[in-house]
Formats: sequence, structure tokens, C-alpha cells
Amino acid sequence: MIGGFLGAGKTTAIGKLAAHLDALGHKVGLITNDQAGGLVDTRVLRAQGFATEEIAGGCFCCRFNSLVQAAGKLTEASKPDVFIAEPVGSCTDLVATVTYPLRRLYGDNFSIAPLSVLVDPVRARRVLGLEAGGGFSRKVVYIFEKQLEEADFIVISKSDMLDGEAEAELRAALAARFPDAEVFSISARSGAGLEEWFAAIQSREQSVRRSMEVDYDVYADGEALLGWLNATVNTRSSEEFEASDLLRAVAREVQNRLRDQGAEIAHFKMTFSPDDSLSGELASINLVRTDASPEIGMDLDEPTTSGQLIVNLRAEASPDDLATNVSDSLRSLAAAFPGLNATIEHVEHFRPGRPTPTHRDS
Ligand SMILES: Nc1nc2c(ncn2[C@@H]2O[C@H](COP(=O)(O)OP(=O)(O)O)[C@@H](O)[C@H]2O)c(=O)[nH]1
Ligand SMILES: [Mg+2]
Repeated sequence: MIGGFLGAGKTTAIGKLAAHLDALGHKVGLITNDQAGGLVDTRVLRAQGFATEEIAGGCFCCRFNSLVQAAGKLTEASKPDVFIAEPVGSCTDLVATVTYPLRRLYGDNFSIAPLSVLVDPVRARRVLGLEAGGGFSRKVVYIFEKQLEEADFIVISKSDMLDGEAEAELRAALAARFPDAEVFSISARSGAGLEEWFAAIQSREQSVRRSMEVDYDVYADGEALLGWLNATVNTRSSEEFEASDLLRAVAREVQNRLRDQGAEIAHFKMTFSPDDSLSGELASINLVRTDASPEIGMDLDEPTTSGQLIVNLRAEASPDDLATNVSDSLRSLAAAFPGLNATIEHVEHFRPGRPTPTHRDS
């Protein structure tokens, strides 16, 4: 499992790890997970050519049997020898609720790598008091910190965003606060540090230690503070447009509205799939803080006239506000994209329910 908070860089790093293992001749099966269906991550990983199963409707810990079934399904389809699973970014207590039960029930079938927990360096520096800036309220930070507490490997991601001094300071602060973990630094973008982390994942097994204490009331309150929205939007235009322009415009509109409301974005990501694409190509955009800039990931080669926009938005805000923001933002596109018609085909917006794990081994 490659864990870490929303926006930490898990999906990007999993793509790199899967490609690395693939190049070594391993067959890789990926498992994504979310509270709701219609996951951008699943599309992004499938677009890279990896066999990917999605578990929707709850976290791995609460849907333990679905995790085992997903592994079974991938085994039937392509017999992977390595599974990489991405848990929901607002989830913690994975060792007690997923790893230990997996080992107890299916220990003969799986050997389990150490739990890596990725952290966004800016988010981590703010939580640890090394720099000022917007952030989450206390109970959400509780989840962030519990994720790090149970990590075997704490992996500072996006190290290309830090200078050497800030990185050293963050490493030292993490090592002091979480002495049981080994700290790695990686950049999926530049490739820095990946070899060392991959080698550690491949060569080591998760060690057994006493699982951490978790206050499930605080954990549940923290999760419930995060509004969640997944939407599918059909777009059609009488004039050609660039998918990346559309993604940027929607992202900025939603971001501006959330900023005005003082809401912190955890992860806001969208994909655009053109209707006329035969190859499954798509464009994507990501935003991981209210005060960051939206970044285009993948892009299309040519302008388009219609396609499907998938929106996954997680922020410390009420789900109703998120839904209003998204629909107002889509309506406001008319000025910049004359002839564009954007219709919300499906939307789910909610606060995650109280986590009730299928198993919990202490
Ligand atoms: N600068 C930089 N950005 C990264 C890197 N890895 C991921 N990101 C960006 O971080 C954002 C969130 O990444 P994602 O993999 O979706 O995070 P997840 O929510 O943890 O799965 C995206 O905009 C990525 O492009 C990296 O190594 N460097
Ligand atoms: Mg992800």
C-alpha cells in the first residue's frame, strides 16, 4: 500500500513504481479506492496501460473483503505478481485494519511490503510549524499525523519543490517527531530518490509492531469535516476548444469561490475525455491547496468539440457548498467559451461516514 493524505502524490508515484516493476518483468495489478465511484485516479492509471481495479463506496479498511476480491479479479484477468493499492487519502489506521488482517487471513498468499506514507512537502512543513500558510482544522490534521505515525516509510514527495535547506529541515523534523519511521525523499517528476525507495519496498517486508492507538471519534469528525464531490459533466460546443483551457478555467472558477469562502482544498482533480478519442487519451488537471496553482498533467494533442469532464473535489467545506460552487463555475464558463454547453450528468456530494473497519488487529 502507498498511503498518504489527499494530494500527496500517491497516484503519480504508483504510476512510476508500476512502470519500474513492469520494466523488471513483473506483472503489476493496481487497486484504487474512493468513497464514491467515478475516480479520476483509475482513469489516469488505466491511461498509462496498467490493469486497474477500483473499489468505490468506502475505504479499504471498511471494505476489506472488496480489497481481497479486487486482488482476485486482477489475478483472474492478468495474474499479477505484485499488487499496488492506493488507499483513500483521508484514511488512517491501515496497519491494524488492512495489513495485519491480510497477513492473518491470507499470509500464505501475500507477502506485504512496508507501508509507505507520502507527504506533500508544503503541507507537511505547515503542519509541523516550519512555515506559515493555509491549512486544515485540528481534527483533519489529526488524520494527517496519524497517517505518519503508522508509516514504516515516510516519503517526502515532490522534492523538486523544495530547496536543499528546506528539505533537510523537513527530514529532521519528521525523523524527530516519528522516530519509528525511515524517511525517504522522492520526486516522481525528476526521478530523484525513486531508485532508493523502490529498492527498499522491493527488498523488505513489513515488520510487526503494536498497532497505534486511534481515537475513532476524532478520526470520524475529521473525515466528516471534508466535503467530497464526484461529478460527471457532459460538454459539447459549436466551436473547437482546447481541453486544457477548459480544465484551467473550471479549476480557477472553483478555486476562487472556495478561496472567498475560506475553504481549504485537499485535492481537486479533473479529467477531460474527448468523445471522438479512439485511443483513450485524456487531459487532466490537479490542485492540492487553495493557495497553489492548478497544474495540467496530461493533455490532448488536438482541440476538441465535445467530451466528458470528471470532477473529483475534496475540501474542508460543506458538500452542498461544493456542489453549488461547481455548478456556478460551469455556468460562468459561457463568456470564455461561447457555444459551450456543460450539463452535469451525475453528481455525488457528501461527507464521508464514520469509519467502521471490517477487522481491527491490535
Ligand atoms: N512538483 C511535483 N508535483 C508532483 C510530483 N508528484 C506528483 N505531483 C503533483 O501532485 C498532485 C497530486 O498528485 P496525485 O498523484 O494525484 O496525488 P494523490 O492524491 O496522493 O494520489 C498532482 O498535481 C501531481 O502532478 C512531483 O514529484 N513533483
Ligand atoms: Mg490518488
